[in-house]
Amino acid sequence: MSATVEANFDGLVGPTHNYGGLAPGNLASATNKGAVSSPRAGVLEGLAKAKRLHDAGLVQGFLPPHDRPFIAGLREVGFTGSDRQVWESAFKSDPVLARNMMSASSMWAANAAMVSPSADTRDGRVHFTPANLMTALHRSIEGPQTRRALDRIFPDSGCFAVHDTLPYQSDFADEGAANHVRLCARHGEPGVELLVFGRDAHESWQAKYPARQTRQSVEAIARRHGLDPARTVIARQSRTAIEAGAFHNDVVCVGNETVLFLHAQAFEDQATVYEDIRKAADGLFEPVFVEVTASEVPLEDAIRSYLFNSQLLTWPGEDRMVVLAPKETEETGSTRAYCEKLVAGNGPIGRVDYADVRQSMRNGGGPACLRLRVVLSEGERAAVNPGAMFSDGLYEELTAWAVAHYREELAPGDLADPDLVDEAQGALDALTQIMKLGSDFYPFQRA
Ligand code: SUG
Repeated sequence: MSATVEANFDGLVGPTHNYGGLAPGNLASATNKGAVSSPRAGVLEGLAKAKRLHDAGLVQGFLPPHDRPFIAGLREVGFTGSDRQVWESAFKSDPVLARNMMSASSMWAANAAMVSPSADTRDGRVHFTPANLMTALHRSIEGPQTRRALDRIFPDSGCFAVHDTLPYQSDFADEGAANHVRLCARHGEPGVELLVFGRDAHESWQAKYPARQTRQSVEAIARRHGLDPARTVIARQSRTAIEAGAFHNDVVCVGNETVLFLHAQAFEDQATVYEDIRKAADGLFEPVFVEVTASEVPLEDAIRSYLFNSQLLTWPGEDRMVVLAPKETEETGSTRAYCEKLVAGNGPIGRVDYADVRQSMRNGGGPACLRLRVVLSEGERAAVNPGAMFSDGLYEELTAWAVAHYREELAPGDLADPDLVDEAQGALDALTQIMKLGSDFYPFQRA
């Protein structure tokens, strides 16, 4: 058996998790704008999901939340004084800007970076490109801190290559692994990397919602990661899916090892995508396409239920794969019926299990959004900062930390409260010690 594993690094939900209605083309974010959030329930839901995978024998890690409100960003645009004063004056003079600096959106780790395992790269290192997330203001401030987190968690440059974000220009708009799927026979073997874009920067894009990923960004990533062009497939997401609210490809498509599980309307030219994947996989493995038709599950139901924003996992001890779907998939008639039929058949997926990640789901983030997959060989695993890896002790510590530092409820009116600045910074300062990230990890610690 190969000692190479797929590790899932889950983004911890931050102490300011709230429903800002900030994300273009994301229906859940728009619908729940202004709702009361529960940051504490959010972080605990995420921890419970991570524990479940760890207990099943999968490799699990965490990515730390970013510092919000992002005082350093507000200082950059001219607000001055103590951190509390910066926050108070920003909220008074430009509450929209202030709310954008308050989002806990770094929890969606699938948008942290694109990651290519060492088996696929020319120099034999694991390559990371932190996403610039430049389509929406509240996410465009994540890149540098993500880079810092990846540098601290994957510090060995002999094993890991952590790149800068792509340029902050709309031609290079990039949303990370949410638009990236890797297929392979087994995680340690060379695979096929499927990179998905919504628009070509050299064409005009006029649609109801933005296309957040460009062809130029994925081509740049394939080049800098040193991917073999013969094993790389670049595909266009369907306009229909984007206009129905699939703001990332991982809302309609997920892959694991040889299996691609997806909606029939995921790609602009699905037949060609299948053909290209088959060609790229030739000699490595036989890809299996589990395609769900619109008559089985209408696209709207797929997007509302987040059926495809599931984790598709090779589960220790089970001979068929497991789908870890959000509870909303079980509660939506068409997707529940589909899942029952799926596991009763004799295809590659043998079980569907459900996770309660409702706090995240109400902002458009399912189980797959909450994790960044990093395929690691035994040697690479040994080079990861152990402070970021799941252990029963860390789980206990993080649970106690969340209970001590997180508010039970956050209503839109609470966001103006300068006490929240101190509370959030106190929580993150404590976290840097728990996760061994250093005392200069966050901008507020360096100020
Ligand atoms: O970018 N929501 C995120 C959800 C990201 C989901 N990730 C993946 N599909 N991989 C987004 O749209 C909402 C924040 C708010 O409205 O307060 C938000 O940013």
